[in-house]
Formats: sequence, C-alpha cells, structure tokens
Amino acid sequence: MTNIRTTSIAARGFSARVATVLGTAALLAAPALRTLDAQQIRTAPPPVRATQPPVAGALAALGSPPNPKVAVSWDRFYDHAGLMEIGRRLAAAHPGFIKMGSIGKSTEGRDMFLLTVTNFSVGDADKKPAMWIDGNIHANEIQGAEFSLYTAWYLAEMADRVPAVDSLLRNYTLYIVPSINPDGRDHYIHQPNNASSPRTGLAPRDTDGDGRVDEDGLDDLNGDGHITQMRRRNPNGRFRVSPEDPRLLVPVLPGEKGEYDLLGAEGFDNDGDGVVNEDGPGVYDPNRNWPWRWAPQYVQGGADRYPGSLVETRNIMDFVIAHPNIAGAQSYHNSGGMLLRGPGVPQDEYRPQDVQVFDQLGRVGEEVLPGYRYMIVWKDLYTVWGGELDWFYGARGILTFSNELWTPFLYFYREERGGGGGFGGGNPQNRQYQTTESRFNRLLLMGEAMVEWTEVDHPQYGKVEVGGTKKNFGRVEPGFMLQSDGHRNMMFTLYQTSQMPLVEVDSVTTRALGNGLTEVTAVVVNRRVAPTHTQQDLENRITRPNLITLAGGRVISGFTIDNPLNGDATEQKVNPASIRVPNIPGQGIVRVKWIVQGNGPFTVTADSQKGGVSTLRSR
Ligand SMILES: [Ca+2]
Ligand SMILES: [Ca+2]
Ligand SMILES: [Ca+2]
Ligand SMILES: [Ca+2]
Ligand SMILES: [Zn+2]
Repeated sequence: MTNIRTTSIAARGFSARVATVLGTAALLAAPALRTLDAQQIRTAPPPVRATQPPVAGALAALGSPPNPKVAVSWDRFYDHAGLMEIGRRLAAAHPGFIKMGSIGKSTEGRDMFLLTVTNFSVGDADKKPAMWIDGNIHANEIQGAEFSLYTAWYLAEMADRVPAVDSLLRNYTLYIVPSINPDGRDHYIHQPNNASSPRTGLAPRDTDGDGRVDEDGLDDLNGDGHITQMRRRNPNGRFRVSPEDPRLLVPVLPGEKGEYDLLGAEGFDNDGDGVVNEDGPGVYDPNRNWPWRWAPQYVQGGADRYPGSLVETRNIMDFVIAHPNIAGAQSYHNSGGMLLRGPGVPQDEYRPQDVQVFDQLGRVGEEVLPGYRYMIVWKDLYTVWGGELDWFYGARGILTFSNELWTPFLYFYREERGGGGGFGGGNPQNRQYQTTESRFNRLLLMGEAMVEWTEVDHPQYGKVEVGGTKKNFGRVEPGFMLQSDGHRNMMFTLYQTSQMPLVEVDSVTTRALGNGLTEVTAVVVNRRVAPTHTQQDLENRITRPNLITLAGGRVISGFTIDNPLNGDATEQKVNPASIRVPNIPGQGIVRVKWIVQGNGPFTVTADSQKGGVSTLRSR
C-alpha cells in the first residue's frame, strides 16, 4: 500500500468544516457553464478559460454539424444551471426548431425545463405525433440529461443539412425534459457522493422513523470531495488487495487469506443512534411513485407516501395528460445497457399487438446499440411497482422504453460477466468484472478513476482507510465515450420517433351519383410501425377515436368500408360527416366513404390525437 496519509477528524465540528470547504468551492465555481468534467470531481475550481470561438472545421465528419451555431462540449457533465444555459442558447440560436419552457418546479424550486423540438413553421407542434424524452429521474443517473440535450442540439443543427432530419421535424414533435430530478442532480454533482448516491429527490423524509429528517447521510471523512469506501485491516477479512492493482480490493476466494473488511460507504453515525448513514437527504425512489401498480413501502421500497406524492411526478403527469399527442416515450437511466419495456410486475401483461410493436423497435435498438439488450422489466431485471414507464404505458397507452445507458461491454467491446458491483463490491463472481474495470482504468484513464486509500480516525470504528472509485466511474461514460454512446442512444430514440403513428389522407376520389349526389371515398394510411392506438389504449379507452371528416357538402350518410373487394361497409348514423375510427394499425389502411349532396371539391381531414392531422382536397 502506497501513499497512506493520516487525517485526524473529530466527529464534532466535522460537518461544519466540510460545509465551509464546499461553500468556498461553490463561490469560486461560477463561470457561465458550471461543469463536472467527466473524470474530474469538484475538488478544485474549474480553470477560467479565455472564450475563443472554435476553429472552423475543413471537412465535415458525418453525423456532426461541422460548424454548429451553438458550440457545446459533449465530453463532460453539466449541473442544472449549465443544462439550462445550453437549453437557452439552443432556443435562442434555433427559434424555428427549439422552444424552451418549464413543466413546473421541483421540490427545491428548480425549473423542470422543457425543450420542445419540431419544425415550428409546419403544423401545430402540440398536434403532431410526439415523442417524450426524459433523463435523470434517479439523481445519480446523470448522462441521460446530456444525451437528451444532445438530441435537441443534433436535430436543430442538422435540420438543414440532412433531409431525414428535416422530414422528422416536419412530421413529429419531441418534448425533451433533460432532468426530471434537478434537485437530486445538483446534489450528486456538487456534494461529495459516490456512484450510487443520491438516487432520490430531495423532499425531506424521516427515513428511519426517529422523528428527525435527513439527519444521518454520507460523510466525506477525509474531506477530499469524494465518498468512497471504508476498509479496516483484518487478517481474516473477506477481502484482499488485488494482485492486479494495489488500489483494488477483491473478494477472497476459497483457500485464500483475507486482509480487509469493507465497512461500506464513507460516513459515521451523525445522530448517535448506533446506525451509520441511515437517513440521508430524501431517500425515496422517484421511479416507484407513479399511479399505476403502485404499492406501499413495505411492498416496494422507495414508493413514498402515496401514488403521485412527489411534485416532480405530478408535473410530468399534468404535462403528459395535457399532451395526448405523445405516442412514444423514452426515459434515460443508467446503467447496464438495457432497452427496457414493461410490464414492471408479472400481474400486468402486454397485449400481443403491442408486444409486436415493442419487439420491432427493440430489435432495431439492439442493432444501433452494440452491447445493449432489449429486455422486460419484471422478467429480465426485477419487479417494479409504480414505475414511470408503467404509468406512461398503463395509464396513457404510450409506447415507452426505459433505457439503462452505459454498459461494461463498452470497456473493451466484449461481453463482461458480473458487473454492477464496482470496485470492492461484495460478490466473488464480480472479481473478473472488477479486473476489467481496473484494467480499463489503468489502460484508458491513466488510473484517474480511483482515489488512493488514506487512513482516517473514524469516530466509531477507530483507524480505517478510505479510498476506492470516484462517483463518475462505473455508471457513466468517461468523457471520450460520451458523445459516441449519446449519439447511438439518440439514434434509437429517433428511430422510435420516426415510427410513431403518422396518419395521411392518401386519396380522395369522387363519383357522381346523379340528382346532385356524390359518393366521396377517402383512403387514410399510417405507414409507420406504431398504431394510432395501442391495444392498452383501446381497451382502457384512453385516447378518443381518430376522426375522418368531410367538408364541402351536406353529408347524407357516412361509412367505414370494411372490405373494399366486396364493398362491405358499416354505416355511422350519428354525425356521419365525421367518421370515428377506433384505430389505424401500424402500416395500416382505413377506407371511408360518404354520400354527399354537392359536387365538391371536398376536403377530407384525418385527425388523430397520437397520429397527427392530415388534410387532402378532392380534385
Ligand atoms: Ca430520521
Ligand atoms: Ca472522501
Ligand atoms: Ca445514525
Ligand atoms: Ca453519516
Ligand atoms: Zn434508474
């Protein structure tokens, strides 16, 4: 073991000293864009750099704008203020494609800001079929916010270069909320944390039921800005130093001699109740709070008090309910390389018609994202009661994926077994995986991902050592891989967007019947993979039927044509000018006809809440 420094701390006064250190850093760190460099934690204030315009490129690299109107470095992480600043710059530079708004305030009063992305000169943004994208519901799962912003940036910057982008934005709207847990995000970025803290939002909660809220969280024992692990020497411990990397602890295998016990994440018992770190800020799970298959705390840890008890949950619900044009959704989490669909619990079952659509999309996702797998939450991962994707699909009929960004596959572009444990994790099966992480750290990051072990006097445990991985290793991409993984994930999201239902009136034909009467036949198509109504939507009557409406004459009768070959048709007696069509399936065709008094021209409008509005005039 090298470089063991000794830091002496007293339990009392410790918190105050950390607070001072943080306060100073916060004052110093105030440039326009406050960032967390992908591999550098906030121990020192970011350097003040002269602002220079980027050097213009000579040859465009495919997939990127060569000289973007808004230059953004996608190799780092931004706090909430930084994300908003990028959003503001994008909206200001691309007013025809991006508008910035807010869906409401978080618990601590941060805006849950929204970027609406579409071609605003074509159609009504809120009537086009739409895709919802959010990130960061779990505070520590931060890169989804950058990936979301990257999507807005890419689309706006590329719209006039790439015809497919142009057409996507003419037809569809994207509602992007980069961080739906902005309080938790800023805590993760600006406070000492580890890769999995915090997961929660920051509404105060008495997690251990002792009458006090948030009284015993993690503690940065050595004041280095990191929450790492604590270990204590023990000749019979369950861990030993890795022969590969002296900073790495690996579980003892049968027959081996131990050297250390692991004592968990850095911290001590702040309130003297005998338990360490039992009640940090918040401590609930925003992704277990949704009013679909919600279950109380004793069934589902993190559920919080009642379905929709969190203001962030309700802000999203209000927006989604007010925007029935949202047909698809992706919610960015980390990690593990999973493209998850529901159901979250075995008690729910997706209808085969919807599974078919999910499968078509998921298969493309697996191709676009090497190392990622299309999976089902309860079956392939674990049971989730009251998850966001279950509410989106269950209550709103929206085709929703939850994407676990970053996969250990990307370390060396090969399958890795185990995983998820991080350095010093508990399970002997993870040993191979830890070695992979350690090799990646040394071979690709010059060892920057780990904090050296240092000795401290722990108020309860005596002499312990603290050290291990930094919070931005293991669950988020290192800087040089961020844009690459972000782009691939975006392309899966955009593929889904491009396959959301899109109704088009394909033809309007007329036939004179004599006596001033005309038969008008309209063919309405949806050439995309997704139907205008998922089966979940139809069975629960979530979205009103599609309306195919004729204007330009007095409608005598109206029909849906059931079989164009033999002319079978079903008459709609009430309000025949506006034919109600429950669903237009993916790659589906609907034919309707009217008997009308008048000679035209006639105008037919297909109006689908999730499939958009299309109009065509007869000749
Ligand atoms: Ca408490
Ligand atoms: Ca520390
Ligand atoms: Ca305690
Ligand atoms: Ca503590
Ligand atoms: Zn998550």
